[in-house]
Amino acid sequence: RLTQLESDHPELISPDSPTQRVGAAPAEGFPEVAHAIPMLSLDNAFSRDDIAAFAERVAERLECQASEIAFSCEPKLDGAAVSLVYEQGVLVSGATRGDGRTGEGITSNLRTLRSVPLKLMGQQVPELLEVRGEVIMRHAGFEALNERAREEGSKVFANPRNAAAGSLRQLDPRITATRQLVFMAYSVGHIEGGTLPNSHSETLSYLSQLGFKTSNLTEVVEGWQAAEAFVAQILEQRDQIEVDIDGVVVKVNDFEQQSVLGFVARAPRWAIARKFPAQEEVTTLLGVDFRVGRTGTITPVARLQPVFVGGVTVSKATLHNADEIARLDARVGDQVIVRRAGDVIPQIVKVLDDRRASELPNVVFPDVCPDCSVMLTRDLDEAAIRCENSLACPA
Ligand code: I6G
Repeated sequence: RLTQLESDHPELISPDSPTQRVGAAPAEGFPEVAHAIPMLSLDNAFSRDDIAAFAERVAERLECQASEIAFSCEPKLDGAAVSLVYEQGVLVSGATRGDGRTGEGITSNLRTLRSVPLKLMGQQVPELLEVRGEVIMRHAGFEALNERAREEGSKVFANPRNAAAGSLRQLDPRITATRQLVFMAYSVGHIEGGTLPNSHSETLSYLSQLGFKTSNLTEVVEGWQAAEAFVAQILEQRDQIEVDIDGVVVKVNDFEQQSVLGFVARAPRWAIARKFPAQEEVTTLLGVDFRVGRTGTITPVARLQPVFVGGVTVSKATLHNADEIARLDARVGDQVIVRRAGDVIPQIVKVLDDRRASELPNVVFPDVCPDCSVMLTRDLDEAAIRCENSLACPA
């Protein structure tokens, strides 16, 4: 009914109408958008000692005990950072972080995300509000997207971050609309005609009241040891969390203390990103084994030089099927990037063919079943190659 009403009375279409989520025509390119306040990056901490040193620096400047400082700790979601601008409560512009000073205007694409409010909730909204956050793709959405891409022979993304960023940079918003993207707000960049609460944690609650999703894993703790305990707890849960997390953001919670601390170079003195072990590493492809599954499908499994990735040692990765081997152009002896995240089986996401010093042997898919030697078959429009004698070849 709304679509009908709007087509009868186009002058009544408002920018926050639900019909406007997917309506824009494909773009020619994206305009440059200068961020009113630069989107800074965070300094990194890689160890308990780095966090202790950060807290000591903070305590010295605040002239207090490190154990007394309240830190807000939140998982650092691994996606694409964006900024959303609301005027009188209505979304007017959305942009990528870009280099922090200038990003790309991707408003039509961001409008397609259900988690991006087109209009802020509540009676009293600021005249102008710039909200920052991360657009993420959950593991399930990422796997489904890549599965479809493999079937269609189109672009496969290496990780959810690239998938999120790539989906936001589609010239046709209708494509973005099909991707399972979620905007998670993490801060306010700028506000006019309104006031923020006194702390980061209260600001997250305020953002949630305005209609934004925020991480439900955020906690305020006292002292750096408690912050480090939170880091350990999130790291422990990392495999069960449905989105890629590359660390924990530890922030001085109180805004007055934040303003005393200020900034150095391009990063705030009041926050740090405690990084987790990488979920992607380089290793060597030692060989490929072919496994017969329960239904007779043959799955190529890469044998890898053992490598520590995402917190465990990985020595095997799935290569999915013959098409994937061809797409990757994987050769035995290649340097490859292996990714392990969540409960998903480790995968080879890229072959570093520029590191190939000499000709290496191709991976050859067998003609016959490795278990029972029966000829393998492939249905015309299917990626799977199977052994029709699967009953004789139990997994
Ligand atoms: O609270 C935050 C969460 C994640 C952040 C942040 C972030 O980057 C992915 N980045 C900055 C620069 C700030 N807070 C201030």
